[in-house]
This record gives sequence, structure tokens and C-alpha cells, in this order.
Amino acid sequence: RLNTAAALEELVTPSVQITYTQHLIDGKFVDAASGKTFPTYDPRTGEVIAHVAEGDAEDINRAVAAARKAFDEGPWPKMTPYERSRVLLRFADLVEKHSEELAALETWDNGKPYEQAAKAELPMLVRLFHYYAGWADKIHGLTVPADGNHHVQTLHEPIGVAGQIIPWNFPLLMFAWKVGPALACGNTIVLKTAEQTPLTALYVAKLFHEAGLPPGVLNVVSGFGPTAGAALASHMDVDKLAFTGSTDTGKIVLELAAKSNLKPVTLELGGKSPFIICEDADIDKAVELAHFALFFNQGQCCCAGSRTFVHERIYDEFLEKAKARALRRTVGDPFKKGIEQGPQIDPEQFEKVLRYIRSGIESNATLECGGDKLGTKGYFIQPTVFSNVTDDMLIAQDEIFGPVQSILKFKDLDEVIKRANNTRYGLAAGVFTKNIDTANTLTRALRAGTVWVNCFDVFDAAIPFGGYKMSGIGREKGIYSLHNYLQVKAVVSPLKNPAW
Ligand code: TXE
Repeated sequence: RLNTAAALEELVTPSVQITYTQHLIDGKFVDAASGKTFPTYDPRTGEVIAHVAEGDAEDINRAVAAARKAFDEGPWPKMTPYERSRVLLRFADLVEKHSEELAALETWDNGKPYEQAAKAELPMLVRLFHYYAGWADKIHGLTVPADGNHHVQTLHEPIGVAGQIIPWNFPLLMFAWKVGPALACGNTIVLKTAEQTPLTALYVAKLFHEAGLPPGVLNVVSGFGPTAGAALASHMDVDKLAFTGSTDTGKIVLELAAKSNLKPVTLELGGKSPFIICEDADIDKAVELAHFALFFNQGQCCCAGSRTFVHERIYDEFLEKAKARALRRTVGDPFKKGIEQGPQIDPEQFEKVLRYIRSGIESNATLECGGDKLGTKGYFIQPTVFSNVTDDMLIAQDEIFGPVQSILKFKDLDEVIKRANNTRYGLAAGVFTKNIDTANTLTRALRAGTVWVNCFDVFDAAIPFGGYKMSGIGREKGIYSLHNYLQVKAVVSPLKNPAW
């Protein structure tokens, strides 16, 4: 029996008030043009937390017009880089000051453990804005030694109005990954949050204005994908689109961007990341890390280590221990201390995960533990482990996005390389070995945007993140993220006296 039921009995009441539910456009909170609202829910219970403004094309038009004006007329792009950097730093200070409320709001709207939000995600949010504040005054072009008698230089200019569409699994961190580089480079923004988690972005956008961000630079619209999201992706006056979400929706927004004004698009999409545990691995450590790689954030991570490949010589021992670890996982009210796993985000995701569990059972994978929902309200799912998973099973191919670990057996390196790469995704991979040659071979052979060796889910503001293949286009974080938000202008002028 999972040691969790007690934690589901009595729910903690979050100690945070919902203050901001309207769109933030041109520095002001405003209702939707249509006057419509939609509910956002507490995933612990399915009860309504708040009603927020429901954006559609008209709200996106208003937000884009504000962002356009703030870009074309300034002051933001014309401020000195140092002044922009100071705004980002002041914002980071305000986030730090409001960390507890923000973590509570994030947990309430998303269901993730409060301790994770407060101790890991909020500090990371602050760190990301310190990082991008550091970049703001270090963005510059080159002088280019071209043939001929010309002085040639490149100017790195902001790209203009950035449209940004984010998902619900890390609402604040996705906000930071998108907004940080765009603002550091001097752009203006219209950001559409995920319909499941609209609350924290509105809160931090308000803090940005307290930090001195001019009106119109950052506009936040709540609403649904096919209405507000599609209007943003296809807007003729948006100069760049950044999207994080499913591969299917990524294809839609890429098409909308192409069919409208050919705005460049960066995409951070799904994954089916392999985590390869070699025969020389310290089994206890590997079990813990593979567990973390999959179950972190209720399994709702694009880079989740969702195919655990284990060498045949250590497979049986690994499996026993992986199962024991999953059974020890504490599931319950994410506001309670010591809870490792909260509810899934919403009924759709909850049903999707349960469908994949049924598919695993039907395709004759061995259900080692879990396999069902937990409790009678909210969207809790038992930590689930499947063994004897083969590559052709749906649970080994599709992104489940839930607490379902699939364990596969392998014999040798060549075989596991082929199998690990045999996926339409290429977001991340993990390797667990003591052998440097094995590590070097695997890191080079794996077709993925990140390879974690003897670690997993190590995120840092400076480390680029993004996917090969159908996991996306482009990189976020690090120096690479700046390229998404800059135009390069070549400036050429004749030299009067070429000899000098
Ligand atoms: O994603 P969507 P959903 C994966 C994960 C999950 C699946 C479905 O496997 O189970 O996607 O989740 C907006 N035009 N990931 O349905 O639809 C939407 O409003 C413009 C992985 O939540 O991709 C939201 O803001 N925008 C992922 C955002 O897209 C549209 C994180 C993501 O929603 C739109 C989340 C449209 N037509 C889910 N339709 C990751 N990479 O981390 C929707 N949106």
C-alpha cells in the first residue's frame, strides 16, 4: 500500500490571495474585449480557484498594438542596455521578496509540490533574471574583415515584437526562459499563458511594472490555444514566435507563422528521453536518479527520462529496487511537507496517463506497481513501473507525461545506441556509467539536445536547452537563447584611405 492516502484526506488551504485575473495590456489590467472569463482549477480537487479574462483575437490585437508602440516609439529598445539590465535586476529582487506567495500560487494552480516550487523553482527564476540582466549590456556585433575597401560591421538589434506561448508544467520557469532573453535584447512581448495555469505570470508581470518596466513592453494575455494562441502565431505584426508545448501544436503554430508573415519560430516540444544505465553503474544511485528523471514534477517534464534502459546483467536487481523506490514515493497534497508527488494538471492529462497505463498492460508489459488513480478527488495517479517493455509498445514510443516508468533491457552499447535513437524525438538523454570511454561514446552517439552523464535534470541559466528532430527548433537559455531575439544588420561603408 502506498503511504499516501493520509496526505490526501485533508487539504491545506493555500495562504495566498488571487489578486490578478485580468489581461495585462499596456501596463494596465483590463477585462477581455468580449467580457468573457474562464475558470482555472485546483488540480487537487478539480474545484475552481478563480475566473480569469478569456482572451481571443481582439485581445491579442490590443496587446500586439501596445507591444508594437512600445517597440517603435520606445523607450524600451532605446534605453541604454545598462538601464534595461537594472530593470531586470530590480524585478529579480521583487520576485525574491514575493517568493512564498508565488510558490504557493504556482502549487495551487499547477499541483506541483510546494517545496519544489519554493526551494528549487523560485530561486531558479531569480537566477535566470540575474543571468539575463548580465547579458543586457554585453550584446554587441563584430567588425568584419571583408575583401575590398570597405569598413564592415554588424549591429545586433532587437527583433521587434515577440509572441510567446507557454505551457502549464513549469509556468514561472517557462515565463523566465521566454521573457528573460527577449527583454535583455530590447524586444517587446505578448505572452500567452497556458489555460490551465494563468495566475503566476500575471502576478510576476505586475512585479515587472513595479520594477520600472515601461507600459506595453510585456503584455500577458490569458486564454485558449485555438483562439488566443492561434491569433498570436498568425499575427502580421508579431516579428518572432517562441512556443513550448506538444509537437502537434508546434506544427500548427509553425504553419500559422509561415502562412502569415513568415515570422521566425523557435519550438521546444515533446520528448521520449532515454536514460541508459550501464553494467558498471552503482545500482542504488542509478535507481534513485532514474526515478527522479522520470517522476519529477509528476512526470510532466518534456525531458523526462521516460525510457529507462538497463543492462541485462544488473536488470533484475535494478528492477526490484526501482519498484521499491516507486512504492516509497509519497503522493498527496502538494502543500504538505515531504510530499514528492502532487496531482496531474487536469482531467485530460489524467485520462491520457491512465490510457497509456492501460495500453502498457494490454501490450503485455509487466505492471510492477501502481497502475491506477489514487484517491477519489483531484487528479492523483499512483507511481507506476512497467518492466519487460519493448521498443514497439506505445508506452515506449509516445510521450506519456505522467508518473509511469518504462524499464527496458539491453545487452550492448551498439544495440542501446540504435534503440535509444530510434524515436521521433531528440530532446534529452541520460547516461549512467563509471567508464569514461562508454560515457564519451554515448554522449557523441546520442541524437539529443542535452546528454546528462551521471546526473539528470541539471538546469542552469547558462546551459542551452532544446531538441533534435521533432523535439523542436532552436535553443533556449544560455548564450544561444539571445540569437532567437536578435536581428543581425550588416553595415558596409567605403574606406576613404584603404591603405590605413
Ligand atoms: O499541449 P499544447 P497540451 C505535451 C505533453 C502533453 C501534451 C498535450 O505530452 O500531454 O503536450 O498538452 C497553446 N495555436 N506537452 O494540450 O496544446 C496552449 O494554449 C496556438 C509537452 O497542454 O501544446 C498552451 O499555451 N497555441 C510540453 C500551449 O499551446 C496553441 C509542455 C501548450 O499546449 C494552440 C506541455 C493553437 N492551435 C505539454 N493549441 C513541453 N514541451 O514541455 C494550443 N496552444
